[in-house]
Amino acid sequence: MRPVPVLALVLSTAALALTSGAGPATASPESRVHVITAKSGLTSYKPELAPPGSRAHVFGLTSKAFGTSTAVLVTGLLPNRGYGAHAHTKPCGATGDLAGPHYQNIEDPVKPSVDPAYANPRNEIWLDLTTDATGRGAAVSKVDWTFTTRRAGSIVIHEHHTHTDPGHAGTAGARIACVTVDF
Ligand SMILES: [Cu+2]
Repeated sequence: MRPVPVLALVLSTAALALTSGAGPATASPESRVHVITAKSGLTSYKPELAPPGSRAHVFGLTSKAFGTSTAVLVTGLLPNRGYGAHAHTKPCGATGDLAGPHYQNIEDPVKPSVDPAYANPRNEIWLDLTTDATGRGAAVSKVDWTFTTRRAGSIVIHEHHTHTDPGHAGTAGARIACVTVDF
């Protein structure tokens, strides 16, 4: 997906939220909009797949009335290549494992979660992307839920697109890079 349609989708979501009673006079927990932000950057764990200088930009909106939309734009990755990406439970750390498992709206009682009933792009935030010839890529996730007392802490980029079959659902190979996100 090209960056311009991604921006259009996020902005139209914002416009929808703002025109439906989210103003100060009518603000309620149902209509409040939280803006998802991240410091632009990328911690790389595998320079051969996320070269020095690669970056990720994350933005989004979450509101009880509309759910959660998250967009990611990356630059500086390898050209014409598929990557997996998901929201994980913890901020980025010195190693990819420190970001924890995928954030799930309804938590799978079985860990690690590889059951498609839980590990799917409706119960998790998936942002798989394919880069263009210049190493840029973009993806959008839209889910109909919002965060509770639990929140995601990062977006992790993986070495290939995400599997969906039972026993492998949600897996996407090694964790190659991470960006801490204020969900
Ligand atoms: Cu992941």
